[in-house]
Amino acid sequence: MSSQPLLLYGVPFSQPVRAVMWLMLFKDTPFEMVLINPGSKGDNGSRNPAYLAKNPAGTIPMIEDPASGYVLAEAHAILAYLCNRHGWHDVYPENPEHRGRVDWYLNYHHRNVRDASVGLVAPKIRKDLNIPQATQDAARATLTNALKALDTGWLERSRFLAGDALTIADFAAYAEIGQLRPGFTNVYDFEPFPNVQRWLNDMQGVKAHDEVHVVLAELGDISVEPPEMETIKNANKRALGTLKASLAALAT
Ligand SMILES: N[C@@H](CCC(=O)N[C@@H](CS)C(=O)NCC(=O)O)C(=O)O
Repeated sequence: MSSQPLLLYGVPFSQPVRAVMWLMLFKDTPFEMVLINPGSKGDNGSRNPAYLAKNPAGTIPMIEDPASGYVLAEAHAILAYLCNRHGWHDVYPENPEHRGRVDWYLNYHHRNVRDASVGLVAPKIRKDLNIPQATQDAARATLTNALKALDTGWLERSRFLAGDALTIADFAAYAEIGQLRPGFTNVYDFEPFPNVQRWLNDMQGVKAHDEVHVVLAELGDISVEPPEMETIKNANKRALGTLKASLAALAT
């Protein structure tokens, strides 16, 4: 295993990037953030040929081990890899049945909970994407069905998504669902989902929650007015400042 810190390509505004950042900070594991603008073809963009050569899908997050050149994309693959590499079995259990439940959620997430961003957040922050209203409406309906499933299934049965202990399924899910809360973007009413609300509150108490979510605390409520570009830029700047301080503290 290399002693050089892993590179994490992305920005704190990205939900799947936050899930990876959170696991690393939760585990006090240093990394270096390489800023990549999602969707841009510019020098630091995820659609730039140099980036595409490493990750043909052109998405963030991606990690790279500078010592070996090993590259990996897809947030959930990265979360699982980091746990396997470091032996973090508390958050990615070795027991096949328990691990199966974590993987169950991680696979379910993509065409269900992930729609939170497509339907509620991206339309306000990424005007350039011109997401059609019908797509937004369908995404909101998908999210609501997913939250119902979480509320009456997973989170009715246990404190966290895959049992009574925190796992990487919770980091992945909160990166999407948590961003919608009052205190952050405030674009969804969780009142019908008491178990989800309880879980959101529990997740807020998990180590490194606040450092990872500076970007959303700074962005604030976007339920009425979409944020100004300046607000978005400042939120990113503050988030990166906090991350730098957290990483510097880990290095000492
Ligand atoms: N399934 C991927 C999704 C990653 C993703 O959609 N990332 C967005 C930013 S949140 C992105 O890179 N978009 C840029 C693009 O698709 O061009 C994962 O979980 O890593």
